[in-house]
Amino acid sequence: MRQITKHKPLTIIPYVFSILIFSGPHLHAGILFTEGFETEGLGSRYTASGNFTDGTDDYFTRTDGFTEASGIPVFTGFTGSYFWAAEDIDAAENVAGEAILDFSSISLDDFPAIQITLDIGAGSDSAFDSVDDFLFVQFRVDSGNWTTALAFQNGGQVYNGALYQDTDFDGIGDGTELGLAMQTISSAIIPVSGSLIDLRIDTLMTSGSEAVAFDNVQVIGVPEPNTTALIFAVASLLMIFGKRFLPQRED
Ligand SMILES: [Ca+2]
Ligand SMILES: [Ca+2]
Ligand SMILES: [Ca+2]
Repeated sequence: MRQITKHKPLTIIPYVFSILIFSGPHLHAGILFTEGFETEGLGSRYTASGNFTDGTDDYFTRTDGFTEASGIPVFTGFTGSYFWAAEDIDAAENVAGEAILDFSSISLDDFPAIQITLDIGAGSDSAFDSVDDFLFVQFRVDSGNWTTALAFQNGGQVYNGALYQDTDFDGIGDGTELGLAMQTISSAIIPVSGSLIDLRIDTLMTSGSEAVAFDNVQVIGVPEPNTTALIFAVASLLMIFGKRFLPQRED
């Protein structure tokens, strides 16, 4: 005679809940900040030191690629109609003498780690010099020291190289080569501890044709790395226990 036996899966539920509770408040990554430049955010969503344009080939500006300066390379791959672009920022018209875009007071929302991403392109594959040109994406937590999350430099030749991601921050580009088609580049997952972060994009481009552009700057809150592993472990346990505790047919 066939008979169905049933165990008690409910007995493991308190253990599962206690593991989840101790693994932290966030189980999924969340977007803490995003900027796509589709509307003018200067003075409200961000500030800029060195925001300028000479109308042709020297600029540090939000743009649709046409209206702010006539010499902006034909970037593609950005989202919507606007992005931010920089070229030859040490021009006389830039009285600040630097080109820094600041995004302040982004709430960490209790996330223990962040990842910073942006879409970025370069206007030339043979214009950037190791002696000066760079773009850094940096952050600081609760007004502490600035940390570089993403860096872009040429490949180490003194003059007229392409621009690459510098993945190990040694001043020599070694990663993805940037081109007119913007590509999404992501930082490592960086542990953080605090309440607020400030983000800044700092670039130096010293001559004509040394142009960069970026869009879709994002800060993503990342749960503790071991939380994800823990969830998988719990899910696996549930599957194992679930199978064991499911009604079993016994002939
Ligand atoms: Ca955009
Ligand atoms: Ca490097
Ligand atoms: Ca240069």
